[in-house]
Amino acid sequence: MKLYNFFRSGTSHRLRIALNLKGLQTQYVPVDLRTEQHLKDEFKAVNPQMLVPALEVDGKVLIQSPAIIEWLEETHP
Ligand SMILES: N[C@@H](CCC(=O)N[C@@H](CS)C(=O)NCC(=O)O)C(=O)O
Repeated sequence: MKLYNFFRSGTSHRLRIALNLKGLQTQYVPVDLRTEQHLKDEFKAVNPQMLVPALEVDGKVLIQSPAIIEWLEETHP
């Protein structure tokens, strides 16, 4: 799993907490909101909403932290 996130983002933090509680390891991909990396084409290709966090799993991208946490709970109860 690849976690696109930013250290100072509350929604990213929320997802990191859930991943840690589940004991799941991810590849940490920093997306720096201060330098507007989330608005660049490279990240837009990952999440067209241009928001962090986003979680890539087996080539598919999950977005919106509450939905991602719900998915984590269903797949890693
Ligand atoms: N409802 C979304 C909100 C995500 C969100 O607002 N992320 C912020 C950081 S906490 C962001 O990427 N902001 C960039 C921007 O607004 O341009 C979620 O919970 O994932």
